[in-house]
Amino acid sequence: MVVNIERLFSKRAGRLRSSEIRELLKLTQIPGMISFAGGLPNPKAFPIHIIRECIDTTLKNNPNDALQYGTTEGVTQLRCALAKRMKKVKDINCELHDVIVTSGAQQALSLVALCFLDPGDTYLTSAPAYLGAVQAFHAYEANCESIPINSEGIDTDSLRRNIERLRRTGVHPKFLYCVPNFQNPSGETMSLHHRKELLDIASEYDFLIIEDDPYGELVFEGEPIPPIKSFDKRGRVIYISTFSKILAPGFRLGWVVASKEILDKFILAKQATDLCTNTFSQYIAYEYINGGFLDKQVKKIKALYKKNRDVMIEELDKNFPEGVTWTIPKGGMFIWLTLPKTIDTRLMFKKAMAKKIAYVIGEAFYPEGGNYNSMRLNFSYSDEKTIREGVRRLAEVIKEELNGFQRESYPPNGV
Ligand code: PMP
Ligand code: G9A
Repeated sequence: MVVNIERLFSKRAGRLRSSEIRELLKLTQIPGMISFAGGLPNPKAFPIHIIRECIDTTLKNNPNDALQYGTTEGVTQLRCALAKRMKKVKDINCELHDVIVTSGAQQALSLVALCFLDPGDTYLTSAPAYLGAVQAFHAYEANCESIPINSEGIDTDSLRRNIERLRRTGVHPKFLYCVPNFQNPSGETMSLHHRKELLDIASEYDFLIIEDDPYGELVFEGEPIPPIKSFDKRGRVIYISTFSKILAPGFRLGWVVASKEILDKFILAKQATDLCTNTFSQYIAYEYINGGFLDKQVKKIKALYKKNRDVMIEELDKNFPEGVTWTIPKGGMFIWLTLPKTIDTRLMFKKAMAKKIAYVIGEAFYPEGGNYNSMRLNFSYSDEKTIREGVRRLAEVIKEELNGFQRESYPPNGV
């Protein structure tokens, strides 16, 4: 008898959704396709020779530990190095016991969901929001309340109004999720004032802040703004970051800075999911930091991505029609486009595929849907020539779509 597997799956498994981005990553395999879709680092920046050296050093100095199971909280040397770096680069006051290593920032998001969300709980997120976070939270049967962002970050007036509205119905959100630096997907950065205000609001209404910061070191211009965690004196902020954008995502290494009570719970939850993070990767990453390579690497990545951003903006300026607007991120990997209301980027996607150019539809980043006339473009992955060609292809698709709309609309009903 064939097993009726659907009947046996948990309700939670039934809620698991595929990520638009993970699906789109497959497009990069199609010959001739230019993809501005996935948020992939540029492989040109991978420090292959130095990684090889760090592997040699690891196998020479710590072969037994590096190839063995490790503690759930992570390799001590790496946690110490991260705590030191958090102090130096982020002004976050932390020591070894304030940091744990995770299997990517994505696992940290999943631990947040597992440890804080019961079915029916409510959490707050900026909208648009990083798809992978919403995917992780959604699995735990929680309700999401979206707060719009503006050029200063989360719209704090709207945040207050929404919290008050929820309170009137007896709902107290557990946490607010945000990406303050060069947000994925909008590229926007939260102002210092908004960061402080957000922490004040979180204290007033008693919820946690999940500060997800994968792009914070990739600053192209202006001074870096201190993270919300650096103002947190009471353990209200869970700070998450990753090696994915400053070394390589293949290492699958992230980290969390949070209070002891929270980290203790995360360690229990993590034990049940992977026992420990890849020990070998952790030792290599430790050698990488210890050898003083990370600062140089960050500098190299920033120069490459800034150039790419400039090229993409230049081509958008040159080729895109009136009525299309975009953000100019001061760092990170993404530009957000808003098109005329007559364009639905979901419907246009097929036409873009026909011209072999891919983007992520804006709607994918809104937990409650909508915003059909927006899209996200990644500028880190492609080289300069490809960016120029890709923007030209996309401009053609958009112009044809605008012309098509005008032809279809005038005269009305095709009379
Ligand atoms: N948070 C954000 C905002 C991201 O953009 C990403 C990856 N693109 C992640 C978390 C997950 O990163 P990691 O590779 O460390 O799991
Ligand atoms: O899902 C991945 O591979 C990471 C990329 C995330 C993004 O494109 O936002």
